[in-house]
Amino acid sequence: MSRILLINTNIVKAPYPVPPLGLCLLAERLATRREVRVFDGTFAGNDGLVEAVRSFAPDYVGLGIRNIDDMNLAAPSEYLDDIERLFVRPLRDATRATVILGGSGFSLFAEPLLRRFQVEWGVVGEADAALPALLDRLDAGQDADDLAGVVRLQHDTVVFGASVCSAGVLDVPFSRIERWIDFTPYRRLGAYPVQTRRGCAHGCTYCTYPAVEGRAYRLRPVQAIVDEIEDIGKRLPGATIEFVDSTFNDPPGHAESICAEIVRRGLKLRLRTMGINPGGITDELFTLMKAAGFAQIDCTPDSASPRVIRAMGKNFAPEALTRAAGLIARHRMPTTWFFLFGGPDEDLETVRETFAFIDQYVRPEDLVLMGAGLRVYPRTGLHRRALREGIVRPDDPLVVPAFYVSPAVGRERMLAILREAARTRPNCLPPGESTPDARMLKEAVEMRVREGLDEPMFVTLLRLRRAWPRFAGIGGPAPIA
Ligand code: B12
Repeated sequence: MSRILLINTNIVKAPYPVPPLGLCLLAERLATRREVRVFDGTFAGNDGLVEAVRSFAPDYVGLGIRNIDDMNLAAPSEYLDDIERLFVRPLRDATRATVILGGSGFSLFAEPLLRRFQVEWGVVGEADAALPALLDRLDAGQDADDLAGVVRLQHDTVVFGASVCSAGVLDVPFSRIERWIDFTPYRRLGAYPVQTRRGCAHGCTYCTYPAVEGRAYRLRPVQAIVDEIEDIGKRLPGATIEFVDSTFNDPPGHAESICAEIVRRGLKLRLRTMGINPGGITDELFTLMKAAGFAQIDCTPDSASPRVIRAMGKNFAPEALTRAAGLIARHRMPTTWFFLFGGPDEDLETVRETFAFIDQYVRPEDLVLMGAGLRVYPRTGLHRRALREGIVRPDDPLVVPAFYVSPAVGRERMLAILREAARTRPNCLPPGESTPDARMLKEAVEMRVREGLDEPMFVTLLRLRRAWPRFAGIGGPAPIA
């Protein structure tokens, strides 16, 4: 039986640490026929890595690369140097095992990363079928270049396998994360991730989700999702469960069915989700979400200007936004709003339109995260536009982050506008700010205990920020659930 060591190279802990869901799903799948271990670098860095490699003596090492950078135009952080220093180089010295790269960050930049790390094999996109198939071929000493999703660096050429994501039902095992890594610190600071479907059929011009997950929706059966959630509730009572779908309420009906099944089973849960598409918010959805135990959501319109919404290729009409805001208020759903300023066709007038929406419709107790500029990813519509407008060069692999900022606004003016907006609106955070000041966090934790508050952490932090504007940073999605 061959042995594989899967390594989580993600050392990013902001806005909160995220457990390596994809890696644990792969571990569960591979463990039926192979010896598998997972090394989690999030809190350990590379402490114990060489010892783990020496004692386990793997035949294969899978390196999961999730984040390349933090997409923050104001003060970008890039992670590849750390990944190379902490994981790639020590591994080279410690083992001759075959290295395989994968993960969402890798998938976006497969060719430059294989070259940079001089690794022969990689998997682009979901690896649930591709990785076991690749290992079977390598075990048997066979060629694997033709496998869907597999990429190979050979004689300085990168060979891509066929298409990546198939259509149909999404069949994944329970991730059982705590079987593979120490979940304790994640439980304290973050949440247990669950995925309900893959694929994104929308055409947002700047977005990578279709490239990572494919365009066709593949839904996980509702019973399987709720079985897993029920199981997590038993294994880790009280843990917050977070849906990590790129948008939770697409395609229509799936989220509603999941919530209805949770309610039917009478489960008592604390749930939250990123990526609520404002176009798909309905009264029924929020009624079911509240009944199922949703304590907070992220809503991601990105702009409230009809012109920019259109230029970004978003799927909703501007009227849907005001309707969504009305429903958020009516259902008192604690919400973090995401707006990206400086996108295609943005000018001072469209910036004003978005702020007019925020001022009129976003409740002061809800949080607004303001991003400046759009990270340009290869082969997106925004990439083509940035090329046309001379904002990026044709030979730029975009691994070092490049940002699109509408020339009609400009980088410096955009940043100045957003800083000023954050100064005058206590619930709006400037670009890149999502982690709370340590003193403020301490105060918030004490206040929650003192007053027995059960609200999302960001709501408590916003109260403090309003009371003491001297505190600069306050948290995005709750760092402590
Ligand atoms: C959900 C999500 C979040 C949530 C996470 C919540 C949580 N509790 O997990 C939140 C909102 C907190 C978040 C934050 C951030 N995120 Co995010 N996030 C995502 C999203 C939408 C899904 C990730 C996910 O869980 N997928 C489900 C699992 C099952 O899939 P997976 O991990 O990709 O694993 C599969 C494959 O990748 C592959 N695979 C995975 N590992 C390995 C390893 C090997 C060896 C192999 C062969 C294959 C393989 O197989 C797996 C199973 O099929 C992705 C985009 C996307 N659609 O993938 C962005 C994404 C990963 N995020 C991204 C970024 C940048 C960030 C932030 C840095 C943003 C910021 N400035 O705060 C932070 C970092 C947080 C952190 N601590 O790491 C980028 C990364 C690209 C980049 N530029 O670096 C992505 C790709 C989105 C984008 N803009 O393109 N994120």
